[in-house]
Amino acid sequence: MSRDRHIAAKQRWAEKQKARGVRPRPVASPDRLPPGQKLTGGFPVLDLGVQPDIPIGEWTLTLDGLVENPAVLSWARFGALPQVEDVSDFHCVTTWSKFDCRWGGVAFTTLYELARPRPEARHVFFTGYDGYSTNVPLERCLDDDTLVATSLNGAPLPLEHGGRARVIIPKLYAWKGAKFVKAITFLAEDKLGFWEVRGYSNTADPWTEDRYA
Ligand SMILES: Nc1nc2c(c(=O)[nH]1)N[C@H]1C(S)=C(S)[C@@H](COP(=O)(O)O)O[C@H]1N2
Ligand SMILES: [Mo]
Repeated sequence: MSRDRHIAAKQRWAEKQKARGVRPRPVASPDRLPPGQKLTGGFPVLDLGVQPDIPIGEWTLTLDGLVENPAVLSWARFGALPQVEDVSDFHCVTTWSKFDCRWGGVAFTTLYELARPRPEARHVFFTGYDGYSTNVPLERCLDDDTLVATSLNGAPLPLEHGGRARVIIPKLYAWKGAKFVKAITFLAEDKLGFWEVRGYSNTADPWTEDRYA
């Protein structure tokens, strides 16, 4: 991570601690591991108890809502979009983190340019084939490390990790990235997703331990 981001994160954390009138507690690895997280070598699987296995011929990704150019992308059309790879760390709110995940797929900005959201669009609502949903501010989605991933470490994304395609937003806790993604909807007003209506934080910043609302 960049030094600036690291300093900003530490600053935000310190301010939050100050506001609460408590002393900051030690962090395991201040430059990499967010506070309260433990590093895992494996890759735990979290889902709602279903892993929808969509045949390639039936898989689509819908881009809709407040957009000039709504689209229903087939697997072939999605695969023909410019592909990128990005290595990032993965932080689950249940306190495990995994370093150096190499995700491959389509940058969110590419989908943004394709759908052409209207100026009123400020929020993004993601829906999964399993009925999961989550919401993220549009501005955060436009970060250059946000992508819809179809590969992990050079291999097709395993079903249990959200294949055929999942959203990756490294700067937020992992529940903000929908596995089995089916639709990306651009909205003017924020709309809470599956965990957000159940008490998870709407902002979900791992660096400030912004876990529950
Ligand atoms: N569709 C879908 N996406 C989801 C979830 C889910 O249950 N369904 N769980 C979220 C949570 S809480 C986490 S921590 C990550 C887990 O991803 P993993 O199973 O690849 O570790 O996916 C997120 N995205
Ligand atoms: Mo999670």
